[in-house]
Parts: sequence; structure tokens; C-alpha cells
Amino acid sequence: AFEHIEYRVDQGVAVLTLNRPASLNSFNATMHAEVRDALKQLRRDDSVRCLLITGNGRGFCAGQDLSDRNVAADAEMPDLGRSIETFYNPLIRTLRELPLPVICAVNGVAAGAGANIALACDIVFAARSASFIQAFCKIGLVPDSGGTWTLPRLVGPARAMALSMLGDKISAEQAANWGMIWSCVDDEALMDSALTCARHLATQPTRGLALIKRALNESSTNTLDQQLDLERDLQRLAGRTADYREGVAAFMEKRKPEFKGC
Ligand code: T3D
Repeated sequence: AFEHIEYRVDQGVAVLTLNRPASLNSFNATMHAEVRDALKQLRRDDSVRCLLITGNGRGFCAGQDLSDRNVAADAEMPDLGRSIETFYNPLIRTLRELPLPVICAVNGVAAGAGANIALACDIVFAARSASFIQAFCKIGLVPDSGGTWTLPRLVGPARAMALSMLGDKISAEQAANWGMIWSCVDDEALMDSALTCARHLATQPTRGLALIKRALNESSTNTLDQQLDLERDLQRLAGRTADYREGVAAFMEKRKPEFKGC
């Protein structure tokens, strides 16, 4: 059992809930370790075909727990690079590389690393009352957890720079209008919308979805020529899956496909 997160698997969906509501689910070392352990467990579990991440309480995640940082004048300055290397970077890499869809249900404020962990997910729903803040600049830090990579790609360089330098709070609606997230929904509809989407994806061709994820992730740094080659290679792999065979057969037989995820 976990102390600072909840983790359960149901109907092919693993739901990971950040659970330190008193500090808006900010990350301490224990919560990082628990998230890492849950994701390890997920990777060993063949029944999981979609991951959904959310938070308990009125916040999604406020990034690093700042009460864990001793910044007293006489204290040795912490090595934040080590914290990023040990905790945040592996988490972002794992989310981006997981060979299944990762959905985020942003239930409240997402600040600092909390915002960028949400934006690293594949499909992001947010409650209307939720918000996104690149809070780093307000304490002299640089956006991390992939924010300086994800943000300009999602909202363009002008908005990415202003968001990062001003640390303004962006509403869920604005985030959706800017294309930063997939969808802003009424608060009471958030978990239903996110779970419905997750359960749907858990019945879809998981290997094909993983290849889509790879193609779109790699497109950020590829030339068109490289991307065309990659599409050829990934289509070759997709075309060898049982789910492709089932998809075509079901279409021809005018019936609903039954995908197995392989
Ligand atoms: O250090 C490293 O390892 C480097 C990596 C850094 C990654 C990062 O994420 S750096 C950025 C860290 N996060 C922030 O700077 C955000 C800090 N929080 C806020 O700015 C505000 O709390 C929010 C804008 C997110 C929400 O504001 P509001 O007014 O809705 O809530 P609040 O009253 O500020 O917070 C509620 C409680 O949560 C409060 O505790 P209290 O007074 O009720 O006992 C507050 O102290 C606590 N809380 C919120 N964020 C954090 C936190 N406690 C510790 N760390 C936090 N990040």
C-alpha cells in the first residue's frame, strides 16, 4: 500500500492518484518513489492498456514540495540538478515512453513541475476550475519536467516565453483554447470524461496506439524525410499486429472489432 498516492487497476485502466492534498499534492521524495514503484508495477501488468493520472483534493499538483528545501542562509545550497536527474527527468521519460496512452485529469491547480507533468501526458482533460502556472520564475527557477520543450510545441514560442517569464495563471479554458490541453470540462464531469476516454482507449489496438505515440513524439525533432521513413517502419510493425488483422476483418464483416492490444 502507498502513503502519498493511490493506485488501482480496473477495466484495463491503471488510475494513479496523487494524494497529498494538504500541500496540493506537491512532490516529496516518498511520493516520487511511490509514483516510480506504481509505474514499475504497471509495466509488469499486461492487463493495463491505459494510464490515467489525477490528484486528490483541490489541487492536481503544486510541483516540488518547497518545505523539503532548506534555504536558510547558513545551509548548504541544495543540488537541484541532482533532484531533477533523480526524480523529475525519469518520470517524464517514463510517461513519454510508456507504450500505452497516458491520460491526465487535471482536477485543480497544476503548478511548477505539476503543470509540466500534466503536459507530458498524451491526452489532458482539465476541470473548468483548474489552472496551469509555470511557477518556477517566481522562485528564481527554470521550467523543468520538459516544460521548455513541451510548452513551445503546444502553444508556440511567444506564449511559452511569456508563460515561463511571467508565471501567470492560465485557466483550463484558456489552456484548451490555446491547444495546450485536449479538453476543458465542467468540474463534476471531469472524472467521468477522463475515465470514459481511458476505458475506450483500453479497448483499442494498444500496440498501434503506442506506435502513434512514438511517431508523434519523434516528429518534434525529425525532418519530413526522416519522419516519412519512420512512418514506413512503424506502419510495417503495425501491419504485423493481430489487432490490425482484426480491425480489417471486422470492417469487412461489418461488425465491431475485438482488439486484444497485441
Ligand atoms: O527542488 C527541486 O527539486 C527542483 C525542482 C523543482 C520543480 C518545481 O516544481 S519548482 C516549483 C515549485 N512549486 C511552486 O513554486 C508552487 C508553489 N505554490 C503556489 O504557488 C501556490 O500554492 C499555488 C499557486 C499552486 C496555489 O495557490 P493557492 O492560493 O490556491 O493555495 P495555497 O494557499 O498557496 O496552498 C495551499 C497549501 O498548500 C498551503 O499550505 P497551508 O498554508 O495550507 O499549510 C501551501 O503552503 C501548500 N503548498 C502549495 N504548494 C506547495 C505547498 N507546500 C509545499 N510546496 C509546494 N510547492
